[in-house]
Amino acid sequence: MLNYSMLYPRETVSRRVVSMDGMWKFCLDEKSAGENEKWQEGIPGKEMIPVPASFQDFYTEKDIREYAGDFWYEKDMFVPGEWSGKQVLLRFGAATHRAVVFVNGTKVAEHEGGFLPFCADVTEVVRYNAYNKVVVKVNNELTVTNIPCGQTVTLPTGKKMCKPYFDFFNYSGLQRSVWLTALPKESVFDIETVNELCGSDAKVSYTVKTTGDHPVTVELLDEEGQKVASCEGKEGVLEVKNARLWKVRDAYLYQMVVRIMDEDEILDEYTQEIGIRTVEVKGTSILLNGEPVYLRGFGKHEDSDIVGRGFNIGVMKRDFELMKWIGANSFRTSHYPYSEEIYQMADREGFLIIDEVPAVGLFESLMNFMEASTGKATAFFEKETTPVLLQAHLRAVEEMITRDKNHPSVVAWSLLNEPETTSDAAVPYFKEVFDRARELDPQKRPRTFALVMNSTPDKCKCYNFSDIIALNRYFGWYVSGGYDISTAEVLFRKEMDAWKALNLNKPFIFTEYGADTLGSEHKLPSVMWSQEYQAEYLKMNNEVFDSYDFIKGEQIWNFADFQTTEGIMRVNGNKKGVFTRQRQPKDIAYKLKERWESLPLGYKN
Ligand code: CKU
Repeated sequence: MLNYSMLYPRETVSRRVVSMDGMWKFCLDEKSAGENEKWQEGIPGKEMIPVPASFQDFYTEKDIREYAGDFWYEKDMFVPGEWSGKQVLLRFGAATHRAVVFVNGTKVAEHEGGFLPFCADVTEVVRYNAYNKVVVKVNNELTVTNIPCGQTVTLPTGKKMCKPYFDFFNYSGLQRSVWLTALPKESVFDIETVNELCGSDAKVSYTVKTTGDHPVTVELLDEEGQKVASCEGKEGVLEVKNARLWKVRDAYLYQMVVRIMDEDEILDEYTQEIGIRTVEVKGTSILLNGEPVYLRGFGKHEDSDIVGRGFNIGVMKRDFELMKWIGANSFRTSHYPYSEEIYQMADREGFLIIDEVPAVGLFESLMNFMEASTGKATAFFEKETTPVLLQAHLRAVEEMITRDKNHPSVVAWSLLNEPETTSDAAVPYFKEVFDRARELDPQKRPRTFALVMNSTPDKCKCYNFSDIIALNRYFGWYVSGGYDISTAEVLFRKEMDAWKALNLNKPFIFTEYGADTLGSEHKLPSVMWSQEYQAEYLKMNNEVFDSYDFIKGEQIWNFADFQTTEGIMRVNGNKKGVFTRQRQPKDIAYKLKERWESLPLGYKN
């Protein structure tokens, strides 16, 4: 179990939250000399940088953008005197890819993995009613012992460089919000809920973990703030008469008010938003509240101009407006768990999320998007270091599920993206990851992983682990693109026929298909990279999807153009976006809108 609470910081009668977002001091540490030089007590220089944000795209020097190694942040924080006697925590939404946190020179936390939150208990180290110095040493190097995988090389110049085994820029830093919080000594630590529908009523079973022994009460409030159910005890069942269900693009949210009581006194109160809905896979159907849904939407990235992968509240809002406009109902958090605020918005707007752990690059190749498509195989899981990687992976699965399990929007877990699946060594690795997810999720949501092109029905040894088979396929792009698209269609259908022949009795979805397209390029007749070709590519793919009843969803790659490492395969980034990086539509957006608005929710059921 995690030794800090993953609950999102919220103010209540017993809890206080102060945002630490804003300008922080910032410094690169090329020689990793900072700790020896006592930077934990204060970093050198006067450079300031915004948090949350990736550090890379602010500067005009390429050496900074491409920097690999340690870098430091510092900020003063005032801890109110009235907080003495409380538990004081510093919470980082994420530090990419690893961090060590110091307060007043004392190490208070260490965390590996760049896309999930962690807390430092600073109760004993802070000075009350005074300023305190927070210093964070972050490191963004890529390895094969942590996810996402890649390598870090030393160039002839002596500078280090990251070589990702994945197709997105290695943005890093304090990319999500930082909070200072005060909790009572006895507090709510974790909340779990499981929904069950009984006619027009519902039962919400819950488990609450606290840090003490005082009794717990739970109340459920509807959107008007009216109490609709209540219960006592750390475990119980809330019986909701005439429950308003959380539905696709028609969300209804209840507030679950959890209190720790000492007689009449409230020791702690936490409010958890929940949606009442069930999700399951039955035969080839994905059922939400027992009704079939066909997924339409996107693989996305947290990626935008200037702030990189930094949480950008404006971009989040625009993205949801565009997804609503185009008739999408779902997205995958490719290739890492996103900022918590994005799930809260999806809960509110009724979008379905396939929540992906940062297990990308488990396929040894600097251009795996190319090489996997052409059949290259690597024995990725036979490395000596695989057991270390597995531990990091399991830890990320635990942090992700603990963080996200109460979001009604999260309807499936994606446990790997495009791993190597054709060697025997992959099988026990997958088993551990899939078993762990099942064990950790109280709602037992379907699990999946995205199959790369060479994970074909005859070669892939791991597809059976998935409750939903998720395919990333690029017929007409990496395979037989351009005038050859008719060959692509033949090959595509051949593969789908082979899947069909296996009779897996599971739903299939496409978690990726797409064609790079320059927003500026038009050509009649089409050529690859033109907007015209993107439309032809879409048409062919849609015809294939429509020919197979067991295909229950399409999430196009990608929602928007995004930054990648520079190289001959990418024109200043991946251009498969339906929208540009500035969130304006390419021509294909109108075609998708037409299609998605015409598909019934329960298409093919
Ligand atoms: C995408 C073989 C497909 C790999 N897939 C992963 C994703 O991260 C890439 O951006 C392909 C692409 O556009 O090549």
